[in-house]
Amino acid sequence: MDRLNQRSTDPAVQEMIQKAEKDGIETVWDRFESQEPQCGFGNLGLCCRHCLQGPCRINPFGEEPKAGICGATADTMVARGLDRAIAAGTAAHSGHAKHLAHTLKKMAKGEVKDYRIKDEGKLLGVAQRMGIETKERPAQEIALDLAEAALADFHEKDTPVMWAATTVTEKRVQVLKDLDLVPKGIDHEISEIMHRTLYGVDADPLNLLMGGIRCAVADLAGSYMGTDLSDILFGTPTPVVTEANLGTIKEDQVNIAVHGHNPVLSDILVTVAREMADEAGAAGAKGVNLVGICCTGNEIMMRHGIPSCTHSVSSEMALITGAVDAMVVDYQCIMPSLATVAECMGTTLITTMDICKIPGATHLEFKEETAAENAREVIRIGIKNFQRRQGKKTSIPTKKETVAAGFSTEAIIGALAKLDGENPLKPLVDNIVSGNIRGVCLFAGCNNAKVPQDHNFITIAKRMLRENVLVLATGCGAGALMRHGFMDPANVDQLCGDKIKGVLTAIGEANGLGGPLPPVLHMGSCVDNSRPVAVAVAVANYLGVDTDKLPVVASAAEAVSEKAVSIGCYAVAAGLPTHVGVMLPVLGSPLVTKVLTEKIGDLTGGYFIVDLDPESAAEKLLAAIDERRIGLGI
Ligand code: CUV
Repeated sequence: MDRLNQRSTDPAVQEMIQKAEKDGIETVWDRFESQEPQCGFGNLGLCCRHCLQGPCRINPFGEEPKAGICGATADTMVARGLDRAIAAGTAAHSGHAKHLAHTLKKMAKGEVKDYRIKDEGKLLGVAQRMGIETKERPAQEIALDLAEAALADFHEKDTPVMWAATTVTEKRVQVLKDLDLVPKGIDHEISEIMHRTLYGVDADPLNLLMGGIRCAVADLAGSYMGTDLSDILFGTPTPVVTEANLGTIKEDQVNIAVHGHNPVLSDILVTVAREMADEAGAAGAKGVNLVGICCTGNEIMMRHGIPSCTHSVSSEMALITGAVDAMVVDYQCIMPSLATVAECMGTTLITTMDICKIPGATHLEFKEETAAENAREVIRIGIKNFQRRQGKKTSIPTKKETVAAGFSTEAIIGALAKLDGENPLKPLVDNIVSGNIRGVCLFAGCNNAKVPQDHNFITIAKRMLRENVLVLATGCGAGALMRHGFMDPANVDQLCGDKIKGVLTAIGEANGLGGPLPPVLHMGSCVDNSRPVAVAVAVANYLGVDTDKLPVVASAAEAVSEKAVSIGCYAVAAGLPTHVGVMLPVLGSPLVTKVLTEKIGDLTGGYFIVDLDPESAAEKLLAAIDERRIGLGI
């Protein structure tokens, strides 16, 4: 593989890598190269910095040193390290959810004017699930109770974390109870991980791992809450057709790239950008062109059809086009290098959140109380830069793909209802039983500089589709697949096996689409991994089995963030065989590795498959699907 193909398989990204090289702009891949060879101890999880006597390293070949200064063994060290990654991931997803809960609360109390209840049906549904009285009560009052219930889920209280206890099957609640894996409070679990991984606390690797998995269940709760509250405030996604890749950036418009996670910011930008078309016109632009990056891009794509320009590891490449007038970010997955690249390219990088400031960026604090005003300020910065950009050469790749997105759980059930109004899950389950759908595979997580961008995702997804597996995607996994045409219904013929093609076509036609659904269904952002969980739980309940019996697998084929680690762990807690396509820093402990890839299966039914080769990973995922089919007797 030549150097360019080793960096990214996306032609638009490749074009920008070459441009960056020509212009002498350093990118993520250059920095990756200068890190090599990466630290072998760190790679295996055998480096500990949890106390000031350290750092300690353990010899992976069984020679001295066999323990850290405190006596921590490789097993202890690796388990502690993994736990902290899970806690960080949980803190991020649930921090995002907590932010939404505060927004919902302010909205319910009439303290903010730019937010409202967009999906009252969802509000009622979620409130009922939480045991909140909904009959003959004004929506605002229910919303206030729901916001309080959400905030209460963060601390220890008499009831368990409700967003965990009410979102999985009853059988799963029992499994989790028996294993003491039901979280008591989301923040409580995060804080307990920090406590138990402190110098001289928990040294039992198994005990540490179980604590980590409980925290990961809290991550599921935080994520699920994030999805629920976003849908209430901004609408539950319905199918929408749009585009993806760098070709969505437009020379003659004010290009504003939105990067990060929370629709609290990005959704308001969508509304305001539309309102400000005239102002942009007065400045000589054909309009304001909002484009998404990473998960907040997924959020506004799912709800408003806003195109996604790129994802994860290639975020710098959006700036290399020279045509992005402002990049506005909130938090998570925002490489600090963006500030440097932005400066080179004349883009203003705007940070908006108190907890995420970047040297070299312009900070413009975003408050829910002044949301629309803040959004206008952002867009005005973009308009000014657009004027400055005139007469300068830009290099926007032409490549873009059609994307049919917006497949929330509700949208999928709604589409199935066109086949069977009484029993929408029946056609899905019947097709699984008949083998038209061999199984279900969810792609999630990021793009990693260690993997040629998108290579693992597309290799595994191609195989899955040929083998008649129904493919779902979220996060930058969805990003990867959309940029390569996997969400364009026109590519069903080319990508799908005959059986799955028949299913996608039947659903598409019953819904008046005049053709099939896209090969891969886009279910949203990373917090929206709650959506495939909801579908799996519904199917399990329909069949009267638990989620660990379903032919459903997951793959974070190019994971980066600690959030991907916590998601992977809750997928395992829910009973799913879960593939990770990059090295997890656990191999330094054969015990921890064995527990995560085998033993945990005896407890939760789920387990990790760590395989860096996408071809053999696909093989293993298919085998896991078939094993479950046999288990179900189908
Ligand atoms: Ni939240 S966590 S790089 S944006 S998927 Fe994308 Fe998704 Fe990983 Fe981040």
